[in-house]
Formats: sequence, C-alpha cells, structure tokens
Amino acid sequence: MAKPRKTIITCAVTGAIHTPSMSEYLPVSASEIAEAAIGAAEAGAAIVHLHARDPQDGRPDQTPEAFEPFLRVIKQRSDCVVNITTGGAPTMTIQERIRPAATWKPEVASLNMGTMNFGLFPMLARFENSLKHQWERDYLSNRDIVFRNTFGDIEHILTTLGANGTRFEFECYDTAHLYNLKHFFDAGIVKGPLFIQTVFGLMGGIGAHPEDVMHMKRTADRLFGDNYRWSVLGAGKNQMAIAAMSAAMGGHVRVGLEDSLWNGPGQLAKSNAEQVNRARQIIEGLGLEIASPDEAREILALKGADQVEF
Ligand code: KMH
Ligand code: ZN
Repeated sequence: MAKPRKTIITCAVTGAIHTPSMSEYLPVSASEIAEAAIGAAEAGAAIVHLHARDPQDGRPDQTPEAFEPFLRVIKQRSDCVVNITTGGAPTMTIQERIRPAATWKPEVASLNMGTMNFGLFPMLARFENSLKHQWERDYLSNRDIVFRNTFGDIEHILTTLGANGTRFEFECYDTAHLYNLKHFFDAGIVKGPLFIQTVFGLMGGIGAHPEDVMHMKRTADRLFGDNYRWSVLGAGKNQMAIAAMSAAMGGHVRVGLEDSLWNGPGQLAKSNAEQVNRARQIIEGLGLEIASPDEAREILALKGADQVEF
C-alpha cells in the first residue's frame, strides 16, 4: 500500500442496510439525499457514495431515473467525486444493479467482490417496534439473502462500466474477495491504483476485531503491494474505531449513514456531515490532512467530473 499524502474521506449517504424507520435522519427523498451529500462534502468528504430510495416508503430504488435529480443537484453545487452503487440491494438482480452507473457514467462505482450471505435479521429485534412499512419487516427478517456477485457478474460490471472510464471502489468483505480481485488484476482486467474498500462487521463478512483489520491489510499488501489504495468501512458501532485504525496506518476512511446510524453509543447521528466531521477530527488529530476532491481524483487516477453523464 503506497503511503498517501492525504486521507480520503468517502461518505456513504444512505443505502441498503438500514431502513427509514430506523432513523428519522436517514435521507430518503432526492432532495434529502442531495442535501446530505452536499453537507458531507462541505464537511470534508471528497467522495460521496450514493444509493436512491423510493420517496413513498424509502425502499431501495435502482432505476436510473431515481438517481437523476440528486446527481444533477450535487454536480451543480459541489465538486465532490460521485460514486454510484452497483450493489443496490442484495435482493436485486445484477442487471438492475448496474443500470444507474451504466447510464450516468460516474467517476467511481462500487463493485462487490464476492457472493456472500447477507444477514440483516439481527437488527429486526432491535427495531421491531418502530418499523412502519411491511417491506422493511420482510427485508430484515429474510434469513436467505444471497448477495450475488459471481466472477461472471463482476467481469460484466468491470467491462461494461470500465468502457465508460468509470473506476471502482472494490468492496471486499472477506479475505477471498481480495483473492477474487487479484484474479482480475493478474488478468489485466483491472489496473492500479486499485481503490480497495475493506468492509468489517457485517454479518456474512469478516468481523470487526483489530486482528481482522490487520489481516485484511496484510493480505492486500501481499497481493497488491503499491498497486492499491486502502480504505476501510466499519459497520455500526465499529465505524469510528476502524476509521481511526486505518487513518493511523496511512489508509483512507469511509463513514456515512449507509454504514452506521450512530454518532456515539445510543446516540443517532443527525446527519452524514456529523460523521464526516468526527472522522475529520480523528484524521487531523493524528496530524494528517484530508484530501480535497481533486486530490482524491489524483490519488485514485479518476477521469474527472467533466467526463460524467449528469
Ligand atoms: N454498505 C456497504 C457495506 C454497494 O453499494 O455496492 C455495502 C455497499 C454495497 O456499499
Ligand atoms: Zn452502498
């Protein structure tokens, strides 16, 4: 892992893990998502990772039309790097999941590096009494979710979006996902610097112990050497501790309400910007500097904001 001069904060604004009844602060409508993303960028996020939701009931919506209104507003009001999800929700097909990034050709798209179990059901007991929509209950109680990301799926996304100059946030939830990425790297299908987002603490993936973090870093160092840039995402209560570990070791960090609703024990984060501020304090407290959007573009070799279709 090359040592970065600046630390990139990615903010994942809203997403498929949490549902709207869990926090009144989770952005749902296009205008809420736009404001949250712009607020996160103003607080110091160089990259915003985006999902869309149906404004009626907050369920994940992976139609390109659902993304358009907030993509346009964000581009008008911020120079942050836009990263569009290809994960969507684990209950969607790959064809549905790829459409927004294929249509809007962002600088970055997420790419999930292996098929896995996805267990959201532990949250059901905690939030059972506050769920407002039947879809939330069905989604959270599902013990049979397979988040499909086969070698064929991954190659399809890489070649389809790669042809547009989109680069990737490679989401690696376990050691095997790093080896899967190594296959594509050795085949010349992906080129460095790879932006590897190691994900900790999601049920179905690796845990959130410091040894887990070190294991993923050591493995990525061994497989990719200087050809990758390391970032971390800790789910739920692990978010800031894992961000601090990464920052202290020269890695980048991802925060945001997609990955954690919290701003301390029992205290809901009132905005994405609150979490970005907290991550920024950690980074600056270590004597490091956060990367601007243009510095993130340079670190990750991105095509530039003028090359997108929104
Ligand atoms: N919330 C992350 C753990 C994606 O959008 O591609 C999963 C994620 C997937 O961000
Ligand atoms: Zn996501």
